[in-house]
Amino acid sequence: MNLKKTMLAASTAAMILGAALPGTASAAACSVSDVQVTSVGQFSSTSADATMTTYNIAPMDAAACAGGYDGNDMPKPSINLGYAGDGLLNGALQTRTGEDLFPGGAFITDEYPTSDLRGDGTADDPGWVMLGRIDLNRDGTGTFVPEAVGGDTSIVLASFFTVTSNGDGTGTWAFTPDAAVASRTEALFGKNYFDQFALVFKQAREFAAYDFTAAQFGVAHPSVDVPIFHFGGTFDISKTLGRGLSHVSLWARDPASLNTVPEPGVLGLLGLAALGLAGVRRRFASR
Ligand SMILES: [Ca+2]
Ligand SMILES: [Ca+2]
Repeated sequence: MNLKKTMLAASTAAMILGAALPGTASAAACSVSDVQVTSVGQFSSTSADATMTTYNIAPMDAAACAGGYDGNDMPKPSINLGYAGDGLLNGALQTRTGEDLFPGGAFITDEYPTSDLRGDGTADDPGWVMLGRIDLNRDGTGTFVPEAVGGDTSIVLASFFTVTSNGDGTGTWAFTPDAAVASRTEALFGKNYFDQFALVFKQAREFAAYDFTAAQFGVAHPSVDVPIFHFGGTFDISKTLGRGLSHVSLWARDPASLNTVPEPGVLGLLGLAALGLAGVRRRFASR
């Protein structure tokens, strides 16, 4: 009896099962309603002195979720420009288990496909940039630690992300980039710098990732000319991950730049937000 071979067979079977099941072993399946957006804001312009107007909206579920998965959400990216294989959401194998949790990249769809960000001739780059992470203290608060983006530490500021945990698997979060961030990213990311963001919640042994798309908020493909949005919301990961929370990572996706005219989505978003997006969407859809 070759123990190594037996273990290999068992892990292969687990991987095949894992392809059909969300996560492996003890982890429960996530629900898109675990994490919701409850407010959306937008700056008055793209200049540094812009003012913010915030609207409360009908709670909006994540567009998609992944997990729960056993283990940690590692490796984090090193170059951090969304290249294929650079970081877990870009298809890197999970550090401890070697599992391919996000083959080809996380939350890739027809509307939000991979592209050739690296410029090597292959459209295989998922585009996920890790903005940073908050480790939660015992009192449910923590400080956001930004990541360098392409070696540049001036892009992501410590003010971009806050999380408050109630200690029972619930709490609130806010993604609050400054008005001028798009112009700081343009040299690295081009005109289209953002089209999805993801929150990754990690408790003691498991994690789950929750994805929101720009399309959910009425501007499917924001360009640097569209004033920056803020997003605030709630989380309840108690059914998926349990009551503990050790950290929350924040990611945003850089798509290929598009040769399209600016979308007339700014006023559309504010109107939809004020009225409650879900109801409005349903009415439009029924026409
Ligand atoms: Ca490429
Ligand atoms: Ca881009």
